[in-house]
Amino acid sequence: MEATLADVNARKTGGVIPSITHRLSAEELRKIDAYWRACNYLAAGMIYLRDNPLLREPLKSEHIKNRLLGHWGSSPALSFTYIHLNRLIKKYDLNAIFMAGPGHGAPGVLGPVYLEGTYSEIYPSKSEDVEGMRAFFRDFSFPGGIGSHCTPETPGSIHEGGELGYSVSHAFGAAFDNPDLLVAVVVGDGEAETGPLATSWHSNKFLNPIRDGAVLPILNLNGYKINNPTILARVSHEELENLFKGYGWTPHFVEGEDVDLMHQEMAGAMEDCVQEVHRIQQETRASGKATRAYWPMIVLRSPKGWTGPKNVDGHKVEGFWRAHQVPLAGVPENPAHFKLLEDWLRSYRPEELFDENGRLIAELRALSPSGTRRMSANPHANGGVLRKALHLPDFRDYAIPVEEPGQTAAENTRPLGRFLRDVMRLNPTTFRVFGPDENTSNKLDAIYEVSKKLWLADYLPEDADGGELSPDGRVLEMLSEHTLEGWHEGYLLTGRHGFFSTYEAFVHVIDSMFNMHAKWLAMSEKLSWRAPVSSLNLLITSTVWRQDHNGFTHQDPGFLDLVVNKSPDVCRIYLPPDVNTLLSVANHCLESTGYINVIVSDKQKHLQYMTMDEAIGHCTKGIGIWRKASNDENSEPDVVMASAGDIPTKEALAAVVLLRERFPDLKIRFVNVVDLYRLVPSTAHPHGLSDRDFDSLFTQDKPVIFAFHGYPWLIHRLAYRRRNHNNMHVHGYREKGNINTPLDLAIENQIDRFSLAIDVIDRVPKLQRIGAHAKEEFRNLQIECQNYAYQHGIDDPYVEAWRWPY
Ligand SMILES: Cc1ncc(C[n+]2csc(CCOP(=O)(O)OP(=O)(O)O)c2C)c(N)n1
Ligand SMILES: [Mg+2]
Repeated sequence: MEATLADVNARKTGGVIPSITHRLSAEELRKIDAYWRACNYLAAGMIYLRDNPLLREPLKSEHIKNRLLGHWGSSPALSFTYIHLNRLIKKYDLNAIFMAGPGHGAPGVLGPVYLEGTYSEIYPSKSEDVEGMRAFFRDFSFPGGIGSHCTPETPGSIHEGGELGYSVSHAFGAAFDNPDLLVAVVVGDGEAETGPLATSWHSNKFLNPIRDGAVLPILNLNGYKINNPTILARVSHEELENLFKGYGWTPHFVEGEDVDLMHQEMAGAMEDCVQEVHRIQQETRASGKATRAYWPMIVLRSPKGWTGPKNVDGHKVEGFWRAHQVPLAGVPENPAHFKLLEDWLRSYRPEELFDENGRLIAELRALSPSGTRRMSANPHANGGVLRKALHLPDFRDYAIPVEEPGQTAAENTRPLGRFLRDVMRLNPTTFRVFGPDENTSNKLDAIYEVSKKLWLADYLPEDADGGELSPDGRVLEMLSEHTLEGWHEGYLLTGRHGFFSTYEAFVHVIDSMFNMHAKWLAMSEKLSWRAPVSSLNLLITSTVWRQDHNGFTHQDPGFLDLVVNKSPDVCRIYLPPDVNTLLSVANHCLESTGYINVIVSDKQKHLQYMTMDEAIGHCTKGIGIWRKASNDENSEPDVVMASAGDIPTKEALAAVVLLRERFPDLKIRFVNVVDLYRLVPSTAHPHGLSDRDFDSLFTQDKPVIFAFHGYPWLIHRLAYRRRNHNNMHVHGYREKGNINTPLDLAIENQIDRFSLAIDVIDRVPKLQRIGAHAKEEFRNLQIECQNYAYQHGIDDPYVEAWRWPY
């Protein structure tokens, strides 16, 4: 064996050769391999068997599932990695969690989780005996059972690995501010081709070895995806090694297919990596000076579907993409496949691995860590149990004075930055602010007074002039919305708190990450053993209506349309119109658990409407009549003017003024919406208004002109079941715009004051008869404003100077 090991090492052109001092003894090797056989047996059993779980009788077709589902291909390498980690957890009493990037290989994770007892503790019907194993097999990827990925039902999982690409960023999020934690993350070689994964290798420049834990990536180079080879498996060793060195990692290679040899290699590499991690941490911590480290990682080149059927019907399966899902299909009908399946299952010799009750034999049980050192029972992977509420300053202290509504202007996000600064100050190890290079642009830069941006790459002298960089910074800024979102999710799922601000148009970059997280939360909510984690707070700023200078590409308020697709149990949308409402909303969001809170607020100067007390009242209701903007009190309104969003609110108010000047008898009610889900029936969302309340606000039969921040059809979608829906006329973004002035952009999309006022004239019966002159006047004003913009490059100053006059 020595010679062969040397052969393998000789193949290497560089990198780190697993240390031969860390060889397994023959006894250790025998046991770890037996444990792995048990894992592989369970993985195959989950995919195929609904009865006769330990093959104590000859296999019959009625023992086999009618629908064969699951992914065999990645499973063996996942359990291989898992149990080699177990060995070191026991040896060094490591505090470790496990993430499976190729989460479709869940059988390779569920197996060890079951074998170490956690599964049965959480789900007593899946007990550690024959009956429990039967139930465990049957429920895998079975209607009414559990998913075929590392879903929230999987103890120890905080990464489903359904949509590929986020494993490394999730792992780093978990490691931040957890100095004692080791996050082992298996990365699929196919997964490594995705954009989010590719950019996430740079996370190593954001890990501070003093106060953060460590991430150990294990890139599983099994060579294949579903039907194709993987790029990284088909480049030269040198190129691969240079790639990872170029990303700042120190790759350790474990390559081969001979099982015994690979156990030795993996044991050695793991041991080297763990020791290297400890060395980096100890040295950096002793020095007290945070520096960038070249952290170790493992490249595990192993056959896809390792130990499974080698050839089926003349086709190569083991070590090829054909091993990806179910290697033997049509089993009951095909005697040859049937035989192959039985031989394959029996090749793991289950009779040697499980005792007469069907439990893993004691000798092997002793290999797994115990209690919360089991990766499946580590509290970091059920972060809600570790979560402590934030220590929040009183948000009222950040209020700005508002004597009269609509008289003064302020940047809506700037006081929020001061509030976040003090949240950071009070929660120095459990709160992070994330942003793609935009916190200053988004006017949140007060946070740097307490904590700079973490920067562990090189520094230049000029950075001292406003760079706000520091190796100890806690604000995370990298131009990858994917990586930030992944960090943020990992941080929250391990029990901490965060705030992510991003440009509205580019929040779409993380659309599907949002989807995945919303699904994770919705499923987790149904699992009593998962404690709630902090909500994911997303501030969408630099919004469509102030992207007139950046043009069409920067104008897209459609993220909200996506949000409302997701479970009403986990999504919240807020459109606070001014500083004080934004502060009240943000405070509420930071206190909440289990949601994704989306807050839309522009960063530019906007009119201020509410004192802090009024703001709190308005945000508590989520929707309300603005008395000072209404003149219908004690009478029936002729029209309801509604708004949601900062700029739409101002334009709607200006439209009210235009109308009241021309038609003093016109009764207008002004309704502002902060909590968008108020529009939905109470039966469809916990925040929904009852029909009675909705009818009383919006009337049953009067026209409603609604100025909305986003795409207009979203309001119709939310309110279509309301009695007065036919009378609702929504103005919003209609994909019109380019380089404009703010008012010109509003006019293009017909959300400006003139368009709104004209719509009122068109919809209110009595104005239809008398409103022609006013309409003409508004149209003329609109043209004048546009001409002014085209001539001077700015809006007519009178627009900027507009104030609420009553
Ligand atoms: C972003 C994304 N695209 C496509 C898929 C569909 N898909 C599921 S598994 C898979 C192949 C994954 O290959 P790899 O990461 O190498 O994992 P392996 O199965 O080889 O362990 C693909 C393309 C997906 N889950 N996520
Ligand atoms: Mg692969």
